[in-house]
Amino acid sequence: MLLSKLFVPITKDLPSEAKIKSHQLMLQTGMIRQSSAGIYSWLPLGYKVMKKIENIVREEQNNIGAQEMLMPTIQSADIWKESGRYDDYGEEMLRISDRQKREMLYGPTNEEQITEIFRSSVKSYKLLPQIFYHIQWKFRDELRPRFGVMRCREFYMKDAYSFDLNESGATLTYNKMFYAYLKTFQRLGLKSIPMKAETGPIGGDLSHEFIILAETGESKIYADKKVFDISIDRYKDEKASLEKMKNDFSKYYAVTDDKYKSTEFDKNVKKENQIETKGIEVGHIFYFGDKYSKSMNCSVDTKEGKKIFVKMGSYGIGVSRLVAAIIEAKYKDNKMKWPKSVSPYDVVIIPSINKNDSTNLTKAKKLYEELKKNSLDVLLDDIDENISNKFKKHDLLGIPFQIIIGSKSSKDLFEFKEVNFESKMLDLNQIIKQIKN
Ligand code: 5CA
Repeated sequence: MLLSKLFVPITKDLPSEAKIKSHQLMLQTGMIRQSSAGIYSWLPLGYKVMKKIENIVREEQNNIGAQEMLMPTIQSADIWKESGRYDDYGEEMLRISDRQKREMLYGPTNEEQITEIFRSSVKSYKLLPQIFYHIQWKFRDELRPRFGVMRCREFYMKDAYSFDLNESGATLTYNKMFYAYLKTFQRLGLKSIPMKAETGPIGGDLSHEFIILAETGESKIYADKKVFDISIDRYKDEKASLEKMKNDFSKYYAVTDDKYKSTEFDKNVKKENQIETKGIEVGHIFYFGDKYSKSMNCSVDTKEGKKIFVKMGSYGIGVSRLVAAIIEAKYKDNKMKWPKSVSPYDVVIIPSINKNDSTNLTKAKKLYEELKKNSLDVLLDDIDENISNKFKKHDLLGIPFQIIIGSKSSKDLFEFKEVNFESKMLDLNQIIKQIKN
């Protein structure tokens, strides 16, 4: 992609309304544009990053056997009345009525919708277990939308729902999801810690929030620092290994604000290992047994011919929130650095352009074609602008690799720079190897 053809409305000034770095950077680099309070448009650069995140989330859901589907954003109030949540959800729910005066709502989550689908077509234990997920816009009329897409009203979420015959099956499903979440966040370049949490309006009594550390996070957390040393690479998607993984995490104290008790923290964690800080909740998983299946009469016949209410869980990831969360976790000295897995482009070529001499731009275009031939997604900054302004702009954009075509580059050697590292002179093949490695 040529930068001259890409719509990235970068602004020079810091947007005054933004209180945290990710919000500032997303506005400043034209990733998003506010439409009204807590509602945003996603411009090409921001949308590209979000789609990359979405794809990684999708792959890891598919890897544990979850099936993708798509439920609507608008739901009928009737199913929410059945579950009893229509009134409980309060003012966060956006309620609407259609031309026949039927009560509808913009879905804040989909437990009722999926239970309705499941109960109308599954009657036998033989079809269990099942895990479904969709990646869809949600609306919650948050009292105080803030920090850009971090806490907004319209947001993009992956939500999964599981159906099992009994508690032991449901525990295995919960553990699989636990594992898929840790893998997903690892692929996004994030260290996430599962923490015991309250279940709020979703319900149930078993739940973990997946938190990444960030000063600007909204969740206060208390943890034993040893929990950060657990490497998920030791575990496999097998029953015993998954159980061990959850137990290994459970050995260490790690809770969010609402589960915190100072006496327990002091009893279980040595003073020097106590971490008390802030984090961002990027995912949240719940096991709530028959909370919805009972109220909505969702049952299957067992082998013995008995009717039982299915055991359910739900599992969310804030896909749009993750764009901001990754920025918060990764920026350094006012420079952005996207993890390779979600960077909007693999590499940017920055030629120093001089009106009277097109040598650098010609060289850059040739290199651009070569890199594209090698399946790299390349951005070429072909804009006629002072080189120091260009560097400032690319520090903001945070593409992890830069190739600078200026006085240092020769016929076959180019100045190659990984953000936050010293540059070095490399030829085409070495560059491809470095980027793909
Ligand atoms: N039904 C359950 C699981 S699917 C559920 O809705 N869980 S949740 O309320 O915890 O939301 C799941 C994830 O969505 C959160 O972990 C968070 O990452 C994201 N999220 C929730 N509210 C917002 C919001 N207002 N703005 C941006 N992201 C949000």
